[in-house]
Amino acid sequence: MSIGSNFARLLKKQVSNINSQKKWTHSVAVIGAPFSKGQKKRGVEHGPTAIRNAGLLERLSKIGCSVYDVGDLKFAHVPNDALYNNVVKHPRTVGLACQVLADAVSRAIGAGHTCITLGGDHSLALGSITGHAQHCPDLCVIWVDAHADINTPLTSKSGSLHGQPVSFLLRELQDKMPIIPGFAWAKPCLSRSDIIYIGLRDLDPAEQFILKKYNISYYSMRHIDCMGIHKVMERTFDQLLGRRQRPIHLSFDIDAFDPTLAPSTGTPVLGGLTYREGVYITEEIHNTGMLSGMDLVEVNPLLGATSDEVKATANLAVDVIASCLGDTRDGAHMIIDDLPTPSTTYESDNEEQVRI
Ligand SMILES: [Mn+2]
Repeated sequence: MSIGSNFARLLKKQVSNINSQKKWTHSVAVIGAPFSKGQKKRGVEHGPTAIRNAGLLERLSKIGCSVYDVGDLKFAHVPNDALYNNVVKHPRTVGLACQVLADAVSRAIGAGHTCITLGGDHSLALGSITGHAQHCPDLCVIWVDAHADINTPLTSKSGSLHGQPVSFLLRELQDKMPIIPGFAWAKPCLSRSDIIYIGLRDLDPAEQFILKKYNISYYSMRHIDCMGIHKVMERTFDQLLGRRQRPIHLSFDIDAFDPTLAPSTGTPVLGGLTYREGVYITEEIHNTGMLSGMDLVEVNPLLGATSDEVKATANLAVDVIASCLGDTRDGAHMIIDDLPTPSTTYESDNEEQVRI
């Protein structure tokens, strides 16, 4: 690392200390997005309720956030929502849901909140990132996921839009994007160097081609094995924040975790993040002081084999979000500026005098 970049890091650390102090009193908006039409399995629309029931709001209050709960958004099912190109499912319904979410996120960010979207499936990230970018055009994105979700409507084999949101967001891919019903409102707001993936381990051939051709940065599970999560995060911030401070959007798919930790999700893939790796990612993101919005998606309470599995997955989602907002493994959640001193009344007690 050069002296220049060491200096930049030092400066960044100072800025981040100031910012993380500010975050203690920062207000957080929580938006429930009970939406499942971006994929095929029933149940992911119950994700927001499962995460709330696992104590999210109480946990955030406990660590000093002032929480503004927007409640759950209402999504309409568009009638006669025919397949696009015989493959892509529910395009108008997904497009409309993302538009509704984009408006809600834009309002929350505009009102000065750090915005948390509870999914719902990952197609929603098109809405949350677009809404976020309306107020923060220099936004960058950290996408933590087993999958790259970057198929275009023309490369997708499953037709599920939760595997495609990133293709709508990237400017460089627009000449490969067909005009698809329901998405006329969506304008790409990211360039290829504005996004970094962490945790990938299941890429379709077209996705692998896109990542290579457009030189999109990613750290797969293999990279994490090779260099460790510490180095991965250092490189992530060097690329995204090395030259300037800018708002971060974290899009966190619970399937990034190993299925032993997060079994209640639609597309689990073996060999995922450990608990410690996942929480390290979010602690480091908090420490930048630049987190401005996030998604926590794909918790599906109908897919657990037992109620314990469902609870474990929802609890993990709460841990991830709390850690993004300042919960630490070091314990010090609230700022304490002094220790209690024994009172003078006590000092003057008889017992105390006898001891003297
Ligand atoms: Mn995903």
